[in-house]
Amino acid sequence: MILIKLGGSVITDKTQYRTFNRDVVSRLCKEIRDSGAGAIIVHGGGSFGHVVSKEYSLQNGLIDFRQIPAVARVQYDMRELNLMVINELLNAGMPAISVPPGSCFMMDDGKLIVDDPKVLLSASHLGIMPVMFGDVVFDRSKGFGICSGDQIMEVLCTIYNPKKVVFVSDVDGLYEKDPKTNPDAKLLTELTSELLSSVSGESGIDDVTGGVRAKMEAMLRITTPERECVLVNGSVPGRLYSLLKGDEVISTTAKGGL
Ligand code: ATP
Ligand code: IP8
Repeated sequence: MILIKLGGSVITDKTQYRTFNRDVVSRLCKEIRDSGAGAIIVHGGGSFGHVVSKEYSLQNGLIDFRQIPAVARVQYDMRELNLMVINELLNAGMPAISVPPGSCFMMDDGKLIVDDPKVLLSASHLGIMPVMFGDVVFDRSKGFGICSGDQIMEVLCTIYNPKKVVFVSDVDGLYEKDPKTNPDAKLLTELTSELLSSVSGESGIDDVTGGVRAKMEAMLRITTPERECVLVNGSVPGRLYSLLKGDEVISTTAKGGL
């Protein structure tokens, strides 16, 4: 089984509130189908999740009851995004269902707690693809918090033990600096824990879940001698398909754990 996160940077335009990249998602769903990989898919929030969460500091938990309408708004926006992704999966012939993370998980001080994976396992045992996504989730200590798609990826690794884990974004992999603002930044084909301090994940885009730095740490934690974890560009047609087929593609592979 291969676990895939479709990042918010590739499925939405992170600079424009609630802008869905339908054509890209439709193509990526077909690439996943055509590869024949038994996949479980998670997706990020992009401009459906991060913009309002940042405006109301939802990542810090309950500070002020004026945040509550924003909690409801972000959950609404994320469900709309999720149903649009599910629709593209169904159109590609994959039986996908929406599983909001708050229906299975809680958090405690920002850490995702899995009491019982039965709902997820029941779906996958029937050949149904449960699709989870970054969202606002209730938190035992902070009232609520933002659970990122990257956190969900880590938890799903413990539930499904995938042989390969793929993060899809809109750039070729991990660079020394943001390649969008530093066009001559060098692509790093391997990510090791030693690189954590030297890579800059700064970007001017709204992101409440730690951006590239948090992703690097999650990728290193996910990697084991038996499990490869790769960051690949989903904006380039065919690249995800080739990676899933086992071909060498431009990408970054995490090595050696955290
Ligand atoms: P989301 O969190 O919304 O699901 P995502 O998982 O696609 O999004 P981001 O956190 O947006 O991931 O990270 C990808 C973005 O990070 C790219 O669009 C890129 O411009 C930016 N970025 C900043 N610094 C770097 C870097 N050093 N290497 C690669 N990308 C970087
Ligand atoms: O985009 C965060 O998930 P991510 C989702 O995977 C929200 O970091 C609601 C901001």
